Amino acid sequence: YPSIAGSEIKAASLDYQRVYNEIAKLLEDEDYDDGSYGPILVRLAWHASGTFDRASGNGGSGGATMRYQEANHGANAGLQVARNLLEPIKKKFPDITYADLWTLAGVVAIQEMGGPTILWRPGRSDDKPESDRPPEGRLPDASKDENHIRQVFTRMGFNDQEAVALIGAHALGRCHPDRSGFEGPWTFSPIVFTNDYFVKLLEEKWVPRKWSGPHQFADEGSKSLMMLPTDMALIKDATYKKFVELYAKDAAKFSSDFAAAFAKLLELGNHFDPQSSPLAFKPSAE
Ligand code: CCH
Repeated sequence: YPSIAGSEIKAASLDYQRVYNEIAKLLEDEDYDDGSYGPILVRLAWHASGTFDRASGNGGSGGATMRYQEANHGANAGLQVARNLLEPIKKKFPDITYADLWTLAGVVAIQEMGGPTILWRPGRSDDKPESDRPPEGRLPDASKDENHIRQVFTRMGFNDQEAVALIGAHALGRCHPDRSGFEGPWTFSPIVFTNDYFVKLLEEKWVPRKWSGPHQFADEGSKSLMMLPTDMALIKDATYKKFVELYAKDAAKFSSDFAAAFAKLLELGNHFDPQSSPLAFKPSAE
C-alpha cells in the first residue's frame, strides 16, 4: 500500500464474524444427510490441513491446494460438496483466501454443532508453488492399524493424546459408500458435538460387519453404528486406549483438548503475522 506522510495505510480488515455468520446460515438442510453440512465442512478443514509434513514443511491448509489435482486424491472423495457449498461465501467476501475460508468453515461447523470455541487466525495465503503441493497418501488410511495412525499424526506434529482428541470428531457425520466405500455413522447424534464416539467405542460390543463392502465393524446391539479399523485401533493400542477412557469419562476435557488440537491442525504449515492474535467467534445462537 502507498505510504502517506510516512504511515502505511492498511486495507480495512475483513469482519470475520460476518463471514462466520454467513457460513453458519448454510449449515442446515433437511434434505442433506442428517440435516447439516457441518460434518463435511469439518472433514474439509481437516483434509485441507492434515497433509502437513513437519520434516519438509510442505502440505497443510496454506495454498488451498485441494483446488488442484489433490481434489482427485482418493481420500478427498466427496469434498467437492463442501467446497461448492462455500463458493457463494467466497463471491460475497472475495478478500478471504480459500485457505482461510475452508479452515474457518471447520470452526463454524464445530461451534454451530454445539462444540467448543476454536481460536482461529486469518492470514493463510492461497499461493503455494506447485512443487510444495502434498503428494497423495498423506491422510490416514482407514483400513490400517495403530502404527499407521501414529506414523501419520506424528508426521504432522501431534502426540498420541492430540491424535485421539482429533479423531473424536468421528462423533460427527457418517461414512458414505460412494465416497470412502464405508457406510454409516459412529453415533446416534451425528450433527451434535459430543464425546459419544469414545463412549460408544468402549461400551458397545463391536463385531465385523458381514457385507460385501470394505472391512468395518458394527455394534452388536443395534447394528446401525459403525467403526473403522483405525477407530478400533484406538482401543487395541494401550496408550491410545488410556485417552479414549479419559475422554469417554470427561466430556469437558475432551472439548478443551479437541479445541486446542483442532486450532493447531488448522494452522500447520502457515506463517502468521506475529502481531496477530487469534479470534474467538460468537456462535449464531447467542
Ligand atoms: Fe475422519 N473419516 N478419519 N476424521 N471424518 C471419515 C469421515 C469423517 C478417518 C477416516 C474417515 C479424522 C480422522 C480420521 C471426520 C473428521 C475427522 C470417513 C468417511 C473416513 C473413511 C468419509 C465418507 O465416506 O464420507 C481416519 C482413518 C482418520 C484417522 O485415523 C479427524 C482427525 C477428523 C477431524 C478432526 C468427519 C467430521 C467425518 C464425517 C464426514 C461426513 O461427510 O459426514
